[in-house]
Amino acid sequence: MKIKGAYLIVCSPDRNFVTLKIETDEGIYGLGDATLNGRELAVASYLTEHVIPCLIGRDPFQVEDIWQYLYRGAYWRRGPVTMSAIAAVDVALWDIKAKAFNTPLYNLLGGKSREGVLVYAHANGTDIAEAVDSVQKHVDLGYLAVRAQSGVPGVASSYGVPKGGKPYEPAERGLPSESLWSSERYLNFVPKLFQAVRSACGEDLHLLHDVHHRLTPIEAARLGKELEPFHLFWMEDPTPAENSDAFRVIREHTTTPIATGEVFNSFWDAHDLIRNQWIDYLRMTIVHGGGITALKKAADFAAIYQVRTGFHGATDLSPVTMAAALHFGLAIHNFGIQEHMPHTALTDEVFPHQYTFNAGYLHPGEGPGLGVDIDEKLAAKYPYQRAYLPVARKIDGTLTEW
Ligand code: KDG
Ligand code: MG
Repeated sequence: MKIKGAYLIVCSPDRNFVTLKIETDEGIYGLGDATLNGRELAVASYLTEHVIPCLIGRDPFQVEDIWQYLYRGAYWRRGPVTMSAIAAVDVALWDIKAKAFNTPLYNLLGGKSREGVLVYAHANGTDIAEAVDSVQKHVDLGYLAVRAQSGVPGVASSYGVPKGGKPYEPAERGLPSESLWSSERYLNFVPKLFQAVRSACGEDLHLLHDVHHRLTPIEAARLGKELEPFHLFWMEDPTPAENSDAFRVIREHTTTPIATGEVFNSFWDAHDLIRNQWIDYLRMTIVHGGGITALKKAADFAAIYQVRTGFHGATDLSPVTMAAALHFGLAIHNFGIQEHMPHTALTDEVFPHQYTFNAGYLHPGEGPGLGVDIDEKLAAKYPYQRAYLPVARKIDGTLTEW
């Protein structure tokens, strides 16, 4: 089998997605997601101009060799644009191989280690009462794990809380909006949120919370400590992770489990955090971390240190990435949890898929390959629209982490 051609489908069915389609001379094709929220066209151009010409004529079964060719062969290493491009190729090749063997992708990754993939939902509200209500609604839908975010009194727009009653979607069309932030107000508020959620929803529900990189290490340590009575499943991205040692500070002060890595793009971003056991869950996911080939190595390394996966799964990760993550999560031993922020009905229509939700778990389906396709005609009706993630400033105007 040979790669005959490859092209990109850039579309915006309610939000932007970049999808790579690799075609073979035997009629089998594979899909890969190359979406990098707010920087989509950089990856599209990297693929079209620099990667696709190198793929033509190659044997699509040589997944490892092609990964190494694109990673080492570029000379320039790492970075979200490069690694998302490599991931798109890698996932499309795994899709082709599993289709060629007429088997679901999870069978090529070791086979089933479990019956379903535990997922967590997003609950949010402008205040505690709304947030509690939203958690309860997700429990009623069958979720066993829920992330709770709430508006903070005196903070104009908090991370994870939708505006104007629409479902939460971080990227906004047009130029970046600006929001205001106060760590002091947030720190005083969050323990009250979790006290209310825990007492309303009982002990058995897994509760999660995303700090979104907004605290200093010692502030995060304080929050983790104050949340201990509510035994969270995890506290996510408590502080930026460029300096791994920051997580040592947090770890030394609290037993609240820590998840990080949704912005990582290389195993080396996670290496010190894992080997020092400063985190419990790795969030680097397939699309931004270099594909299934790269994540399998990272997950196997993490397993030795009892670090489990907790892959990023917001709406900017397309159904192609979601399917890949579900096959991956079904197969590996040290799977922890998968984020599930459902796509809109229109996105689901553009990307017909076999994965299904049942009683708190997603299952990737039993069809060959990833079990996800793209309706190119429908996609063409929704062309790319420039969109950005917001930026955040402290109350005095200083730019800070969004
Ligand atoms: O593109 C950025 C979003 O995916 C991110 O802000 C969402 O933090 C996020 C999460 O945990 O889903
Ligand atoms: Mg997050």
